Amino acid sequence: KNNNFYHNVFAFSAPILLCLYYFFPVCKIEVPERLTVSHEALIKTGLADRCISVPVREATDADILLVHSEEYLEAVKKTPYMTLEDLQEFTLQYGDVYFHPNIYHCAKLAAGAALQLVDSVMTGKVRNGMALVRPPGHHSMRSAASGFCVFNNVAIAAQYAKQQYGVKRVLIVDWDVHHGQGVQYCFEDDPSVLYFSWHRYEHQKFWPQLKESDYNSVGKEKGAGFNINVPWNKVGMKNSDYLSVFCHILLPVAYEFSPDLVLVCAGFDSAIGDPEGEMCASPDIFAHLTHLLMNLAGGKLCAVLEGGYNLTSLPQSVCQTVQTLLGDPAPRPANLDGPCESALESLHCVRSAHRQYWSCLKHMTFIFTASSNNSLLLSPAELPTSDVTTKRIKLAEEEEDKLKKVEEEKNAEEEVWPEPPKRVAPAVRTALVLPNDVACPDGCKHVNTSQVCLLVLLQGCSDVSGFAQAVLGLLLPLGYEYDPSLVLLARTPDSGLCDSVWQQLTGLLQGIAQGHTLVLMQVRRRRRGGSISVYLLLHFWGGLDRWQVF
Ligand code: Q9C
Ligand code: ZN
Repeated sequence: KNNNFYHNVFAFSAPILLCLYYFFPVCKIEVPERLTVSHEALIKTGLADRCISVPVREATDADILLVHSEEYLEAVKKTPYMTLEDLQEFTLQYGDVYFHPNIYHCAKLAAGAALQLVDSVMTGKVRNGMALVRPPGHHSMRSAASGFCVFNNVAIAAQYAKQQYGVKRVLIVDWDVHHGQGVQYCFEDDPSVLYFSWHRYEHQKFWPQLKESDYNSVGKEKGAGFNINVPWNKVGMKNSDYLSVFCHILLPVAYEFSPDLVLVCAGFDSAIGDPEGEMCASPDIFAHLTHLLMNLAGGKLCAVLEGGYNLTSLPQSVCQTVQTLLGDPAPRPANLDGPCESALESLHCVRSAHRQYWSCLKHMTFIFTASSNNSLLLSPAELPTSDVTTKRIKLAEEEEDKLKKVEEEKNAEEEVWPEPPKRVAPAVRTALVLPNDVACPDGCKHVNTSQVCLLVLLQGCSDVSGFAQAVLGLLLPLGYEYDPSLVLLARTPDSGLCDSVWQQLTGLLQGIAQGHTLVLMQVRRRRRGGSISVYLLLHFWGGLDRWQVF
């Protein structure tokens, strides 16, 4: 609420103040309503009631200096006392920022909120959380404001987590539609922070128009390989494009990196309807992105708001994220028809650029048949290979883009999409069916056998990294695309999967089939009977619209 002060000051201040404040440059899209509509939506959906509110604090000088220079901090500190002309001049040295006399206070609260969230998660007070803050942070640099950002909230949070809690590895996932160049610069040579960002790029035509936002900026020195940029060279990216990048780039690398904490630069300008992003992903994709990240770092995840400027789409995306953080199953993913040509090209470039750093990207394991142009699975055959092809595509794209551009800009904000359906989570989240003579563990509920259910049968896989690749690059996209109504997992004693791998598998697959998961665990003495019961069960549930045996 404090964060709205700098615009709401009109509402209750004396007329003399009103005159003074009226002429400060204000941003047309980075507005206080972004927070009020998001917060209201969380209240209306009942989600706010299920969350613990953590009080915000101001970030201290020491916190801010973890990322920013003393000169910059001192300069920002003076802004509340500047005259209108001085402020305007101060603003002019940076790109796309709007300094208002109260923004220093708000920026301290925004960074401080991210730190309070890190504290709450690291001390175990909460499992995960989201900080709804403004101004955003990911564009601001050591000694410069940029793109509506004053202090780099997430970068400060990452440094703070390392310093305060001895966190060894932090993963920063930046799903905002802009490149968080500030975060990249901050951790470029630091192998303890893996920064992943996808962003509208259009071959460097889109703001901030930096060469270093391209896929070949992989990090420097010791940090080489720890900076992953996925440039979107076209607008209109959809759910399939986002999920493909998660399955084929981010997740395999993230699992190999094995973070102790996940921070999300949670900008929602990457969703449909946003005037900046002009992308087409539906708000419920954020449920899946969130879910897929929640299996990392023992679930320790802090999402911090960045962009998101469509006041209809933003609150929907925020609710999808928060509801998933609360543990509710993700909705059915809509319209998954495989990544578009341009996304596929980016995907290929990123994988090639990072192949030398990550063993999960070393082998092309996705040898898949046919012209599966509309599949989430990768098939090497359809990836453009030569530079000539790439150049030709670029030229054709540029022509096309020029024509489309004017039209798109007009349409982005008027775009219509269905409101995400209400997600109702069952009262009992997990049930156990046990043999009669086995005691029910604490926190579990005994139910009768007639419950639920799709099936996954994995066997004879002992190599963990191969397994991770198979699950992330193959099983997950296949499962998403197949869109079953039930996931049935059968764990046989001879599967060779250790508990932690099994836990990951179960967790990841819960993003499909609205979380409807049935696990069958066989005890050794009844192994044959167990397999048979799986098939019987599938037969019994033949009425389900879709199920599959892997
Ligand atoms: N007229 C965030 O989403 N505007 N910042 C570029 C030029 C800058 C976005 C358009 C957009 C900054 C946090
Ligand atoms: Zn943004």
